[in-house]
Amino acid sequence: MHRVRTAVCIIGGGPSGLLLAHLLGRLGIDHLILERRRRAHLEARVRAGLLEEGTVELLQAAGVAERLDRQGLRHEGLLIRASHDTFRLPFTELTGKAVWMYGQQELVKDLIRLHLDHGGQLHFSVDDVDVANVDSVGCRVTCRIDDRPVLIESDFIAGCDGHHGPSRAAVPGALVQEQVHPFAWLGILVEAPPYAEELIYSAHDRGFALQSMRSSTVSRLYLQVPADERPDARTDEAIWDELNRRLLDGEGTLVRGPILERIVVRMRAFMVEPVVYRRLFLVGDAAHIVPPSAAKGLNLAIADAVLLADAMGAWYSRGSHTLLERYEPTVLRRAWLAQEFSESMTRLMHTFQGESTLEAEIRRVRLAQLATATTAARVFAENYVGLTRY
Ligand code: RFL
Ligand code: PHB
Repeated sequence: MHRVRTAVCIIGGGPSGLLLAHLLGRLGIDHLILERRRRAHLEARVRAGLLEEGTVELLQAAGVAERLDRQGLRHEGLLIRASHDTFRLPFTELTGKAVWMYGQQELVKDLIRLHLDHGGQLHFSVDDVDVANVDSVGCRVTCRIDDRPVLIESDFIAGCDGHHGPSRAAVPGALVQEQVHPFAWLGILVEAPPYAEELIYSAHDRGFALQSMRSSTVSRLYLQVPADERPDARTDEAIWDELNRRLLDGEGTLVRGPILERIVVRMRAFMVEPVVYRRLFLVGDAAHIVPPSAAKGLNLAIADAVLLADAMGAWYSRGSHTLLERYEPTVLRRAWLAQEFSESMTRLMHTFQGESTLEAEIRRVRLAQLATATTAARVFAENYVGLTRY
């Protein structure tokens, strides 16, 4: 078996793994990334799009926001549609903070290019990654690179391998808490300009719908659908008709265009504790999943990666354990706060099977309150822009 020695073995080359690698590189800490998929797959995987300003600032400070600064779309408010009425929630006016639209796969492309330009070790199409051993002085990971068995010995493992990766299973006795709502989002990416320049969150009687975007010519739209719906269950026309009904209610018409991608996203909340086992650190979706309602997943993943890089930097430069010890409580605190807001947004915006008329009416007045009561709007806005987690 071929043996490799590195300081930090990063499992997973999604946004959290790539950003962590970039930051470790800047600190002069040796590392490598093991990624199961091909580069083309990572760069084409359509996912998140909304970045909080705090996240953008972290990416700027990391020196990876050059294209984001040029191409990201800055938003200062959002539109909420409920009870046949639309109102604007001016979150920047309420909090001083904005959010940015920039596709996760664009960020991934930027990070891969930077990493390879700097001669970083990023292995794609790696098979059979297994955490063989984690103890208080070092770790061992086995895998197959180019079909050759490899043993990697490292000081630390960063488990950046998302919800389905192998890292989490290496934490013995981990407590998992999970809740899945009985509905999902059907997401489409389309070549058509967005109807409005700001996001529209619609709490319609027929179910939730969201209009988002990636650019002035590419829109991202979501429909609440049953949890077991298949991505190809509806015709394009049926999807457009339903989006039009839920988002605009006959008061306008969405510009239709070719559907480039369809995805069904489950409404899953998932937390694992602990997120640290000896020298193994879980990062991003490997540690926590939030339902997409409030668009927090990528923001949490980036915050985790920055925190872990700082902590490892302090350990390698000064032998300080303080930040490494703070990693777990900080990650969990932020993730639980994101769960709380995501759950409250899910409850506010979706129709629930078996919901009584009383419950539906309570949802309606809560939504209306966001239009009229500044304090309620500000609490929502502070959560939406991510201020409450910092
Ligand atoms: P990722 O992106 O899942 O990356 C994990 C990487 O690990 C690799 N991997 C392995 N590598 C080696 N060996 C193995 N055995 C491996 N198993 C897995 C995978 O191939 C992958 O490359 O996790 P990371 O880095 O923690 O990033 C998390 C984010 O991807 C996620 O939280 C967001 O996409 C969530 N999310 C959103 N978050 C936002 O902040 N704003 C949004 O607007 C937003 N919209 C979304 C979303 C997630 C969505 N989906 C599909 C779940 C919209 C959607 C549709
Ligand atoms: C997206 O653009 O993909 C998006 C935006 C806002 C959300 C979720 C997803 O709440």
